[in-house]
Amino acid sequence: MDSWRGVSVPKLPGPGPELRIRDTATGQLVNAAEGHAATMYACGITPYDSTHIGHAATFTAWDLLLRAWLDAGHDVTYVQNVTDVDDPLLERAARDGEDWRQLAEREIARYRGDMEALRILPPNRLVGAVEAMPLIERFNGLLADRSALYELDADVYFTRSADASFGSLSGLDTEAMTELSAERGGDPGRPGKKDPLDALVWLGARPGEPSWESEFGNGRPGWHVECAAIATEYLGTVFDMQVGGSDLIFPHHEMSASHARVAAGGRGAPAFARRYAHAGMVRLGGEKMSKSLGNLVFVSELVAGGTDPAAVRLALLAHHYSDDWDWTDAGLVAAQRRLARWRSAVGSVVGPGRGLAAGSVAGGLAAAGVAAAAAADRVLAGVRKRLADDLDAPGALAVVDRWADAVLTGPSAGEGQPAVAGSPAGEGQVVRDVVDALLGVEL
Ligand code: 5CA
Ligand code: ZN
Repeated sequence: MDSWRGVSVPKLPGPGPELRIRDTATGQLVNAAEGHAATMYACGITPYDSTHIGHAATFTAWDLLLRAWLDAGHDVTYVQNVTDVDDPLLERAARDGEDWRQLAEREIARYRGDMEALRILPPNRLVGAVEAMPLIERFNGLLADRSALYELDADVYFTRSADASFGSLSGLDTEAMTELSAERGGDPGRPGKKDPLDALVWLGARPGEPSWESEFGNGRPGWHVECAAIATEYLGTVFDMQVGGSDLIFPHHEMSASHARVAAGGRGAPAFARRYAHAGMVRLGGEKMSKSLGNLVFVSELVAGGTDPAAVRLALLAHHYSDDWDWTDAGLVAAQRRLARWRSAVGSVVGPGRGLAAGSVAGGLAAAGVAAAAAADRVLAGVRKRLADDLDAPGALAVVDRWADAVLTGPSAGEGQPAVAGSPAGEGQVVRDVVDALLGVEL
Protein backbone atom coordinates (compact mmCIF):
# COMPACT_ATOMS: atom_id res chain seq x y z
CA MET A 1 0.00 0.00 0.00
CA ASP A 2 1.09 3.62 -0.32
CA SER A 3 3.48 4.78 2.35
CA TRP A 4 3.49 8.45 3.38
CA ARG A 5 5.43 11.43 2.07
CA GLY A 6 8.95 11.79 3.37
CA VAL A 7 10.90 14.94 4.12
CA SER A 8 14.38 15.63 2.83
CA VAL A 9 17.17 14.95 5.30
CA PRO A 10 20.09 17.41 5.33
CA LYS A 11 23.45 15.78 4.69
CA LEU A 12 25.81 16.30 7.61
CA PRO A 13 29.60 16.50 7.26
CA GLY A 14 31.44 13.17 7.35
CA PRO A 15 29.85 9.86 8.23
CA GLY A 16 28.30 9.58 11.67
CA PRO A 17 29.30 6.84 14.12
CA GLU A 18 28.00 3.28 14.03
CA LEU A 19 24.77 2.91 16.00
CA ARG A 20 24.87 0.60 19.01
CA ILE A 21 21.60 -0.69 20.34
CA ARG A 22 20.58 -2.80 23.34
CA ASP A 23 19.40 -6.10 21.93
CA THR A 24 16.34 -7.41 23.78
CA ALA A 25 17.34 -11.05 23.33
CA THR A 26 20.83 -10.78 24.83
CA GLY A 27 20.64 -7.53 26.83
CA GLN A 28 23.93 -6.54 25.19
CA LEU A 29 24.83 -3.28 23.51
CA VAL A 30 25.66 -4.29 19.94
CA ASN A 31 26.03 -2.78 16.48
CA ALA A 32 22.54 -2.38 15.07
CA ALA A 33 23.66 -3.20 11.53
CA GLU A 34 26.09 -5.87 10.48
CA GLY A 35 27.21 -4.57 7.08
CA HIS A 36 26.81 -1.65 4.71
CA ALA A 37 23.27 -2.71 3.84
CA ALA A 38 21.09 -2.23 6.92
CA THR A 39 17.66 -3.80 7.17
CA MET A 40 14.82 -3.20 9.60
CA TYR A 41 11.30 -4.51 10.08
CA ALA A 42 8.97 -2.51 12.32
CA CYS A 43 5.64 -3.90 13.39
CA GLY A 44 3.10 -1.33 12.27
CA ILE A 45 -0.36 -0.37 13.40
CA THR A 46 -3.60 -2.27 13.60
CA PRO A 47 -5.68 0.50 12.05
CA TYR A 48 -8.35 1.36 14.54
CA ASP A 49 -7.94 4.23 17.02
CA SER A 50 -4.61 5.31 15.56
CA THR A 51 -2.34 7.23 16.08
CA HIS A 52 -2.13 7.72 19.79
CA ILE A 53 0.92 9.13 21.55
CA GLY A 54 2.12 5.61 22.41
CA HIS A 55 2.29 4.68 18.73
CA ALA A 56 3.91 8.01 17.95
CA ALA A 57 6.61 7.42 20.59
CA THR A 58 7.40 3.96 19.26
CA PHE A 59 7.60 5.04 15.62
CA THR A 60 9.66 8.09 16.55
CA ALA A 61 12.18 5.75 18.16
CA TRP A 62 12.56 3.77 14.92
CA ASP A 63 12.79 7.03 13.02
CA LEU A 64 15.80 7.98 15.16
CA LEU A 65 17.31 4.60 14.42
CA LEU A 66 16.77 5.08 10.70
CA ARG A 67 18.24 8.59 10.77
CA ALA A 68 21.32 7.36 12.66
CA TRP A 69 21.81 4.63 10.06
CA LEU A 70 21.46 7.08 7.18
CA ASP A 71 23.93 9.43 8.88
CA ALA A 72 26.41 6.56 9.26
CA GLY A 73 26.16 5.99 5.50
CA HIS A 74 24.21 2.73 5.48
CA ASP A 75 22.15 1.64 2.55
CA VAL A 76 18.89 1.12 4.44
CA THR A 77 15.87 -1.01 3.61
CA TYR A 78 13.02 -0.49 6.02
CA VAL A 79 9.75 -2.42 5.92
CA GLN A 80 6.65 -1.92 8.05
CA ASN A 81 3.35 -3.77 8.03
CA VAL A 82 -0.22 -2.73 8.64
CA THR A 83 -2.41 -5.35 10.31
CA ASP A 84 -5.41 -4.42 8.20
CA VAL A 85 -7.35 -7.55 9.06
CA ASP A 86 -7.35 -9.05 12.56
CA ASP A 87 -9.69 -9.74 15.49
CA PRO A 88 -9.50 -6.32 17.22
CA LEU A 89 -10.13 -4.43 13.98
CA LEU A 90 -13.08 -6.66 13.06
CA GLU A 91 -14.49 -6.41 16.58
CA ARG A 92 -14.32 -2.61 16.51
CA ALA A 93 -15.94 -2.47 13.07
CA ALA A 94 -18.73 -4.79 14.24
CA ARG A 95 -19.24 -2.77 17.43
CA ASP A 96 -19.64 0.45 15.44
CA GLY A 97 -21.61 -1.11 12.60
CA GLU A 98 -18.93 -0.02 10.13
CA ASP A 99 -17.37 -1.86 7.23
CA TRP A 100 -13.97 -3.12 8.45
CA ARG A 101 -12.27 -1.97 5.23
CA GLN A 102 -13.63 1.52 5.62
CA LEU A 103 -12.48 1.68 9.24
CA ALA A 104 -9.00 0.49 8.28
CA GLU A 105 -8.72 2.90 5.38
CA ARG A 106 -9.74 5.89 7.48
CA GLU A 107 -7.32 5.04 10.29
CA ILE A 108 -4.46 4.33 7.90
CA ALA A 109 -5.04 7.75 6.32
CA ARG A 110 -4.97 9.34 9.76
CA TYR A 111 -1.77 7.45 10.59
CA ARG A 112 -0.08 8.64 7.38
CA GLY A 113 -1.03 12.22 8.19
CA ASP A 114 0.32 11.90 11.73
CA MET A 115 3.59 10.37 10.55
CA GLU A 116 4.03 13.24 8.08
CA ALA A 117 3.25 15.83 10.74
CA LEU A 118 5.85 14.28 13.05
CA ARG A 119 8.39 14.16 10.17
CA ILE A 120 8.81 10.42 10.58
CA LEU A 121 10.56 9.05 7.52
CA PRO A 122 8.45 6.54 5.58
CA PRO A 123 9.48 2.89 5.23
CA ASN A 124 10.58 1.71 1.80
CA ARG A 125 7.57 -0.55 1.89
CA LEU A 126 4.37 -0.34 3.88
CA VAL A 127 2.65 -3.70 3.46
CA GLY A 128 -0.90 -4.55 4.48
CA ALA A 129 -1.86 -8.06 5.58
CA VAL A 130 -4.66 -8.13 3.01
CA GLU A 131 -2.36 -7.41 0.08
CA ALA A 132 0.16 -9.90 1.51
CA MET A 133 -2.27 -12.89 1.45
CA PRO A 134 -0.41 -14.78 -1.33
CA LEU A 135 2.95 -14.53 0.37
CA ILE A 136 1.47 -15.44 3.76
CA GLU A 137 -0.03 -18.53 2.18
CA ARG A 138 3.35 -19.39 0.63
CA PHE A 139 5.01 -18.94 4.01
CA ASN A 140 2.47 -21.23 5.67
CA GLY A 141 3.24 -23.73 2.90
CA LEU A 142 6.88 -23.77 4.06
CA LEU A 143 5.76 -24.48 7.63
CA ALA A 144 3.55 -27.29 6.36
CA ASP A 145 6.52 -28.73 4.40
CA ARG A 146 8.45 -28.88 7.70
CA SER A 147 5.53 -30.77 9.30
CA ALA A 148 5.16 -27.89 11.75
CA LEU A 149 1.39 -27.39 11.29
CA TYR A 150 -1.69 -29.25 12.47
CA GLU A 151 -5.40 -28.74 12.13
CA LEU A 152 -7.90 -28.20 14.89
CA ASP A 153 -11.44 -28.01 13.54
CA ALA A 154 -11.09 -25.58 10.63
CA ASP A 155 -8.11 -23.77 12.17
CA VAL A 156 -4.41 -24.42 11.62
CA TYR A 157 -1.79 -24.25 14.38
CA PHE A 158 1.99 -24.00 14.43
CA THR A 159 3.58 -26.57 16.70
CA ARG A 160 6.16 -24.75 18.75
CA SER A 161 8.04 -27.97 19.51
CA ALA A 162 9.29 -27.78 15.89
CA ASP A 163 11.58 -24.96 17.01
CA ALA A 164 14.35 -25.84 19.45
CA SER A 165 15.07 -22.13 20.04
CA PHE A 166 11.51 -21.20 21.04
CA GLY A 167 11.72 -18.73 23.94
CA SER A 168 15.18 -17.41 23.08
CA LEU A 169 13.99 -13.86 22.51
CA SER A 170 11.88 -13.29 25.63
CA GLY A 171 13.73 -15.69 27.90
CA LEU A 172 10.45 -16.32 29.75
CA ASP A 173 9.45 -19.55 31.44
CA THR A 174 6.42 -21.53 30.29
CA GLU A 175 4.16 -20.17 33.00
CA ALA A 176 4.92 -16.54 32.17
CA MET A 177 4.53 -17.25 28.46
CA THR A 178 1.17 -18.89 28.99
CA GLU A 179 -0.09 -15.96 31.03
CA LEU A 180 1.05 -13.38 28.46
CA SER A 181 -0.31 -15.44 25.61
CA ALA A 182 -3.79 -15.40 27.22
CA GLU A 183 -3.55 -11.62 27.77
CA ARG A 184 -2.33 -10.80 24.31
CA GLY A 185 -4.58 -12.51 21.82
CA GLY A 186 -3.47 -16.15 22.24
CA ASP A 187 -5.65 -19.11 23.23
CA PRO A 188 -3.55 -21.26 25.56
CA GLY A 189 -6.64 -22.80 27.11
CA ARG A 190 -8.24 -24.07 23.92
CA PRO A 191 -8.99 -27.79 24.20
CA GLY A 192 -7.40 -29.97 21.54
CA LYS A 193 -4.18 -28.00 21.14
CA LYS A 194 -1.02 -30.08 21.30
CA ASP A 195 0.67 -27.42 23.39
CA PRO A 196 -0.97 -24.39 25.02
CA LEU A 197 1.63 -22.14 23.38
CA ASP A 198 1.03 -23.33 19.81
CA ALA A 199 -0.04 -20.34 17.73
CA LEU A 200 -2.75 -19.98 15.12
CA VAL A 201 -1.37 -19.47 11.63
CA TRP A 202 -4.68 -19.78 9.76
CA LEU A 203 -8.19 -19.20 11.12
CA GLY A 204 -10.99 -20.99 9.36
CA ALA A 205 -13.67 -18.62 8.06
CA ARG A 206 -16.15 -17.41 10.70
CA PRO A 207 -19.66 -16.33 9.75
CA GLY A 208 -19.83 -12.65 8.93
CA GLU A 209 -16.05 -12.25 8.85
CA PRO A 210 -13.86 -11.73 5.79
CA SER A 211 -11.97 -14.76 4.50
CA TRP A 212 -9.60 -15.72 1.71
CA GLU A 213 -9.26 -18.97 -0.17
CA SER A 214 -6.09 -20.92 0.43
CA GLU A 215 -4.72 -24.44 0.46
CA PHE A 216 -5.53 -24.40 4.19
CA GLY A 217 -9.19 -23.72 3.49
CA ASN A 218 -11.18 -20.53 3.51
CA GLY A 219 -9.93 -18.23 6.24
CA ARG A 220 -7.51 -15.54 7.28
CA PRO A 221 -3.97 -15.49 8.66
CA GLY A 222 -2.86 -15.50 12.27
CA TRP A 223 -1.10 -12.36 13.47
CA HIS A 224 2.44 -13.67 14.01
CA VAL A 225 2.69 -15.38 10.66
CA GLU A 226 1.70 -12.13 8.97
CA CYS A 227 4.86 -10.38 10.18
CA ALA A 228 7.10 -13.43 9.70
CA ALA A 229 5.99 -13.73 6.08
CA ILE A 230 6.17 -10.02 5.21
CA ALA A 231 9.55 -9.47 6.89
CA THR A 232 11.25 -12.44 5.27
CA GLU A 233 9.69 -11.77 1.86
CA TYR A 234 11.04 -8.22 1.65
CA LEU A 235 14.17 -8.39 3.81
CA GLY A 236 15.34 -11.98 3.33
CA THR A 237 15.69 -14.90 5.73
CA VAL A 238 18.02 -12.94 8.00
CA PHE A 239 17.90 -9.20 8.57
CA ASP A 240 19.34 -6.73 11.06
CA MET A 241 16.59 -5.40 13.29
CA GLN A 242 13.06 -6.33 14.34
CA VAL A 243 11.45 -3.53 16.35
CA GLY A 244 8.22 -2.81 18.16
CA GLY A 245 6.78 -1.86 21.52
CA SER A 246 7.67 -3.99 24.54
CA ASP A 247 4.13 -5.44 24.53
CA LEU A 248 5.18 -7.30 21.37
CA ILE A 249 8.17 -9.19 22.82
CA PHE A 250 5.91 -12.07 23.77
CA PRO A 251 4.10 -13.64 22.12
CA HIS A 252 4.28 -11.66 18.88
CA HIS A 253 8.00 -11.32 18.18
CA GLU A 254 8.84 -14.64 19.81
CA MET A 255 6.28 -16.39 17.61
CA SER A 256 7.22 -14.60 14.38
CA ALA A 257 10.88 -15.47 14.92
CA SER A 258 9.99 -19.05 15.73
CA HIS A 259 7.85 -19.39 12.58
CA ALA A 260 10.68 -17.93 10.51
CA ARG A 261 13.33 -20.23 11.96
CA VAL A 262 11.25 -23.27 11.15
CA ALA A 263 10.34 -21.97 7.67
CA ALA A 264 14.06 -21.45 7.03
CA GLY A 265 14.80 -25.09 7.73
CA GLY A 266 14.96 -25.18 11.49
CA ARG A 267 18.48 -26.56 11.67
CA GLY A 268 19.85 -23.90 13.94
CA ALA A 269 20.93 -21.72 11.03
CA PRO A 270 20.35 -18.00 11.72
CA ALA A 271 16.94 -16.80 10.70
CA PHE A 272 14.86 -13.70 11.21
CA ALA A 273 16.25 -10.67 13.07
CA ARG A 274 19.84 -10.54 14.29
CA ARG A 275 18.77 -8.02 16.91
CA TYR A 276 15.58 -6.80 18.55
CA ALA A 277 14.77 -3.42 20.04
CA HIS A 278 11.66 -2.68 22.04
CA ALA A 279 10.13 0.62 23.03
CA GLY A 280 8.68 1.21 26.47
CA MET A 281 4.98 1.77 26.98
CA VAL A 282 3.57 5.27 27.17
CA ARG A 283 0.98 5.60 29.89
CA LEU A 284 -1.77 8.08 30.60
CA GLY A 285 -2.70 8.55 34.23
CA GLY A 286 -0.49 5.62 35.21
CA GLU A 287 -2.08 3.10 32.81
CA LYS A 288 -0.68 1.90 29.49
CA MET A 289 -2.22 3.99 26.73
CA SER A 290 -4.18 1.42 24.79
CA LYS A 291 -6.97 1.15 22.31
CA SER A 292 -8.72 -1.44 24.41
CA LEU A 293 -8.69 0.77 27.54
CA GLY A 294 -9.52 3.88 25.54
CA ASN A 295 -7.22 6.19 27.58
CA LEU A 296 -5.78 7.82 24.50
CA VAL A 297 -4.24 11.10 23.43
CA PHE A 298 -4.20 11.42 19.65
CA VAL A 299 -1.51 13.16 17.65
CA SER A 300 -4.11 14.33 15.13
CA GLU A 301 -6.21 15.96 17.86
CA LEU A 302 -3.23 17.73 19.41
CA VAL A 303 -2.21 19.06 16.01
CA ALA A 304 -5.76 20.05 15.09
CA GLY A 305 -5.89 21.93 18.39
CA GLY A 306 -2.94 24.04 17.29
CA THR A 307 -0.05 22.18 18.97
CA ASP A 308 3.11 22.36 16.88
CA PRO A 309 3.98 18.77 15.85
CA ALA A 310 7.65 19.62 16.44
CA ALA A 311 6.77 20.17 20.11
CA VAL A 312 4.97 16.80 20.24
CA ARG A 313 8.09 15.22 18.79
CA LEU A 314 10.33 16.94 21.35
CA ALA A 315 8.00 15.79 24.15
CA LEU A 316 8.49 12.20 22.94
CA LEU A 317 12.26 12.58 22.55
CA ALA A 318 12.57 13.77 26.15
CA HIS A 319 12.25 10.09 27.19
CA HIS A 320 14.59 7.23 26.41
CA TYR A 321 12.81 4.95 23.97
CA SER A 322 13.12 1.87 26.16
CA ASP A 323 11.59 3.49 29.26
CA ASP A 324 7.94 3.36 30.25
CA TRP A 325 6.67 6.86 30.94
CA ASP A 326 3.57 8.99 31.45
CA TRP A 327 2.33 11.50 28.89
CA THR A 328 1.48 14.74 30.72
CA ASP A 329 0.45 18.27 29.80
CA ALA A 330 3.48 19.51 31.73
CA GLY A 331 5.76 17.42 29.49
CA LEU A 332 4.23 19.00 26.42
CA VAL A 333 4.58 22.51 27.85
CA ALA A 334 8.25 21.85 28.63
CA ALA A 335 8.76 20.66 25.05
CA GLN A 336 7.09 23.80 23.69
CA ARG A 337 9.45 25.94 25.78
CA ARG A 338 12.45 23.97 24.59
CA LEU A 339 11.38 24.34 20.97
CA ALA A 340 10.94 28.10 21.36
CA ARG A 341 14.32 28.39 23.03
CA TRP A 342 16.10 26.40 20.32
CA ARG A 343 14.39 28.42 17.59
CA SER A 344 15.34 31.64 19.26
CA ALA A 345 18.99 30.51 19.62
CA VAL A 346 19.20 29.40 16.00
CA GLY A 347 17.50 32.60 14.86
CA SER A 348 20.08 34.69 16.65
CA VAL A 349 23.09 33.10 14.98
CA VAL A 350 21.79 31.92 11.62
CA GLY A 351 23.15 32.99 8.23
CA PRO A 352 26.64 34.09 7.23
CA GLY A 353 26.59 36.11 10.41
CA ARG A 354 25.93 39.65 11.39
CA GLY A 355 29.51 39.60 12.59
CA LEU A 356 30.58 39.91 8.96
CA ALA A 357 28.40 42.93 8.34
CA ALA A 358 29.54 44.50 11.58
CA GLY A 359 32.93 45.09 9.97
CA SER A 360 35.01 43.51 12.73
CA VAL A 361 38.73 43.64 12.33
CA ALA A 362 39.99 40.57 10.52
CA GLY A 363 41.55 38.95 13.59
CA GLY A 364 38.44 39.31 15.75
CA LEU A 365 36.30 38.01 12.94
CA ALA A 366 38.44 34.93 12.45
CA ALA A 367 38.43 34.22 16.18
CA ALA A 368 34.65 34.55 16.36
CA GLY A 369 34.36 32.30 13.32
CA VAL A 370 36.54 29.63 14.89
CA ALA A 371 34.51 29.77 18.13
CA ALA A 372 31.26 29.45 16.19
CA ALA A 373 32.53 26.51 14.19
CA ALA A 374 33.75 24.83 17.37
CA ALA A 375 30.34 25.33 19.01
CA ALA A 376 28.55 23.89 15.98
CA ASP A 377 30.99 20.96 15.84
CA ARG A 378 30.33 20.23 19.50
CA VAL A 379 26.63 20.01 18.80
CA LEU A 380 27.17 17.75 15.78
CA ALA A 381 29.59 15.44 17.59
CA GLY A 382 27.61 15.49 20.83
CA VAL A 383 24.23 14.66 19.31
CA ARG A 384 25.79 11.93 17.17
CA LYS A 385 27.55 10.42 20.16
CA ARG A 386 24.44 10.35 22.34
CA LEU A 387 22.27 8.82 19.64
CA ALA A 388 24.87 6.21 18.70
CA ASP A 389 24.71 5.05 22.31
CA ASP A 390 21.40 3.15 22.26
CA LEU A 391 19.47 6.14 20.86
CA ASP A 392 19.94 8.34 23.91
CA ALA A 393 17.55 11.07 22.77
CA PRO A 394 17.33 12.81 26.19
CA GLY A 395 21.15 13.05 26.15
CA ALA A 396 21.04 14.48 22.62
CA LEU A 397 18.47 17.09 23.66
CA ALA A 398 20.74 18.09 26.55
CA VAL A 399 23.60 18.73 24.09
CA VAL A 400 21.42 21.12 22.09
CA ASP A 401 20.12 22.71 25.31
CA ARG A 402 23.68 23.51 26.39
CA TRP A 403 24.40 25.12 23.05
CA ALA A 404 21.17 27.17 23.14
CA ASP A 405 21.93 28.29 26.72
CA ALA A 406 25.38 29.45 25.68
CA VAL A 407 24.00 31.35 22.70
CA LEU A 408 21.16 32.99 24.60
CA THR A 409 22.94 33.78 27.85
CA GLY A 410 26.65 33.73 26.95
CA PRO A 411 28.91 36.78 26.70
CA SER A 412 28.17 37.34 23.01
CA ALA A 413 24.43 36.62 23.31
CA GLY A 414 22.59 38.13 20.39
CA GLU A 415 25.74 38.50 18.31
CA GLY A 416 25.67 36.62 15.03
CA GLN A 417 28.61 34.30 14.64
CA PRO A 418 30.16 34.27 11.18
CA ALA A 419 30.92 31.20 9.17
CA VAL A 420 34.52 30.04 9.24
CA ALA A 421 36.47 30.41 6.03
CA GLY A 422 35.89 27.25 4.05
CA SER A 423 32.85 26.29 6.11
CA PRO A 424 29.74 26.21 3.96
CA ALA A 425 27.31 27.14 6.69
CA GLY A 426 27.24 29.32 9.79
CA GLU A 427 26.76 28.05 13.31
CA GLY A 428 23.00 28.39 13.31
CA GLN A 429 22.61 26.55 10.03
CA VAL A 430 24.81 23.67 11.18
CA VAL A 431 22.79 23.27 14.39
CA ARG A 432 19.57 23.52 12.41
CA ASP A 433 20.78 20.75 10.07
CA VAL A 434 21.90 18.52 12.95
CA VAL A 435 18.56 18.86 14.74
CA ASP A 436 16.70 18.29 11.48
CA ALA A 437 18.75 15.34 10.17
CA LEU A 438 19.25 13.43 13.42
CA LEU A 439 16.31 14.43 15.62
CA GLY A 440 13.75 15.12 12.88
CA VAL A 441 12.84 18.50 14.36
CA GLU A 442 12.60 21.54 12.08
CA LEU A 443 13.78 24.73 13.74
N1 5CA B 1 -0.21 -4.41 14.24
C1 5CA B 1 0.43 -4.86 15.44
C2 5CA B 1 1.88 -5.15 15.22
S1 5CA B 1 2.14 -6.23 13.89
C3 5CA B 1 0.25 -3.87 16.58
O1 5CA B 1 0.74 -4.13 17.66
N2 5CA B 1 -0.44 -2.77 16.30
S2 5CA B 1 -0.75 -1.61 17.38
O2 5CA B 1 -1.48 -0.61 16.64
O3 5CA B 1 -1.40 -2.16 18.51
O4 5CA B 1 0.59 -1.05 17.84
C4 5CA B 1 1.51 -0.45 16.93
C5 5CA B 1 2.86 -0.24 17.62
O5 5CA B 1 2.69 0.68 18.71
C6 5CA B 1 3.44 -1.51 18.22
O6 5CA B 1 4.85 -1.50 18.09
C7 5CA B 1 3.05 -1.41 19.68
O7 5CA B 1 3.94 -2.13 20.52
C8 5CA B 1 3.16 0.08 19.91
N3 5CA B 1 2.33 0.57 21.03
C9 5CA B 1 1.03 0.30 21.29
N4 5CA B 1 0.63 0.90 22.43
C10 5CA B 1 1.70 1.60 22.89
C11 5CA B 1 1.95 2.44 24.03
N5 5CA B 1 1.00 2.72 24.92
N6 5CA B 1 3.19 2.97 24.19
C12 5CA B 1 4.17 2.72 23.28
N7 5CA B 1 4.00 1.93 22.20
C13 5CA B 1 2.80 1.39 22.00
ZN1 ZN C 1 4.03 -7.45 13.85
